[in-house]
Amino acid sequence: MRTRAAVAVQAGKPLEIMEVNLEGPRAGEVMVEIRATGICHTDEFTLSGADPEGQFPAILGHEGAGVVVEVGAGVTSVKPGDHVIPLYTPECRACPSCLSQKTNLCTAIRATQGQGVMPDGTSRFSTLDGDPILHYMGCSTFSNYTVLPEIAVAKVRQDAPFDKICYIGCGVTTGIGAVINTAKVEIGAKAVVFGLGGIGLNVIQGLRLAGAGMIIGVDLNPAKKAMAERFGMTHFLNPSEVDNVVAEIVNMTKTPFDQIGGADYSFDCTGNVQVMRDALECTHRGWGQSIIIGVAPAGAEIATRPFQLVTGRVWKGTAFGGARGRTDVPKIVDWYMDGKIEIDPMITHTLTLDEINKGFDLMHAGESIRSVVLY
Ligand code: NAD
Ligand code: AHE
Ligand code: ZN
Repeated sequence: MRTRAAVAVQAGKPLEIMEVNLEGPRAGEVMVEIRATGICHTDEFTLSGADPEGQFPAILGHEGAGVVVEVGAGVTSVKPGDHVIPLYTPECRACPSCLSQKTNLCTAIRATQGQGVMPDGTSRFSTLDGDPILHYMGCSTFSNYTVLPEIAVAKVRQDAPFDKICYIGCGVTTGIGAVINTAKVEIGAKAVVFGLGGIGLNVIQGLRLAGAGMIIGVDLNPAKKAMAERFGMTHFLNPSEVDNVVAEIVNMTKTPFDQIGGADYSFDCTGNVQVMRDALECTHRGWGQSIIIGVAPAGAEIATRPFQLVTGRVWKGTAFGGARGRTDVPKIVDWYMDGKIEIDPMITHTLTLDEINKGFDLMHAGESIRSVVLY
């Protein structure tokens, strides 16, 4: 069949909207009509050329929601008509990683996913001339129709709006999951969130859910302050207005009883390796934990004095907020529908597929939190 898609033809170039060919699902695969997709900073990261795994031409997008329209042989967990959220972190429930119960990083199809192809090593997308176009993160939600492995879709309730729950496909789950699954933040904790964008705001709403007592937000863009306060930020810091952001946070977190100071937890939601260092070093001696969420460019490396770790600080990372997609994503959709978490105010712009490049422009200008494309 033919479908409309925004194709990343080359690094650093705007996406091109075009008709492409899409082959039907093979055994173990499903075809999904994508109804809505968010634009995450990771799409921008790959499009910019900074992603070591980035390959072109490809159909980007990994934050979608839609309806199953066709299933391949042997598919049993979903059927046409089911509402689903594509999973860039699948959940096969059979690989060593899934069975370990220690990680959400299912390894069943990670190798082919990184190469931009389906598990059998081929792509379902091609140009109208027949040249292959690569998949992206196993999702390619910047296409109106896409094909995914069965293990990479989470079946969700039918009454949830696609234009909001698409964000659960990455940003919402990543931010809230980093707090609950990865850091396991406790009531009353002092936390710092670096980067108050589409991920950082969800870390903040996760911290509020977890009952954190102090939530310090750090961003170079003062325009991010108001929205972060709305989601539970208690203090704001603009790094360009202070001499030393680490010293400032250590001071803010001191009490008469505890003159050492430092955050119990910090989260990097910027992808900047200097920020990652500050995020570690502003945590409390003896027990502070810093969680890296941001994705850094090819070649970037983190550094700190080993003494920071010797004295008890812990550096961790998280992908998709440690969530097991097929198990956890339907629950997060329920949380949204039950009013336990908010999504609507974070979706600042809705666009058509033809306008998708505007979504990247808004992100670059710091004017959006999430832009969502409606098909
Ligand atoms: P975004 O563009 O919406 O937000 C980034 C925010 O960081 C912006 O508000 C920006 O002003 C701020 N910022 C940039 N540099 C800063 C600095 N030096 N100090 C303080 N603030 C700074 O991006 P997003 O969609 O929220 O994504 C954030 C990061 O998380 C990206 O690197 C993205 O690739 C990554 N990400 C990781 C996962 C994962 O599973 N680990 C999932 C989704 C996104
Ligand atoms: N391809 C990059 C790494 C990108 C990355 O870390 N992706 C995150 C999800 S970001 C979603 O917005 C992730 O899930 N990582 C685990 C994995 O297996 O990819 C690179 O540096 O090569
Ligand atoms: Zn993402």
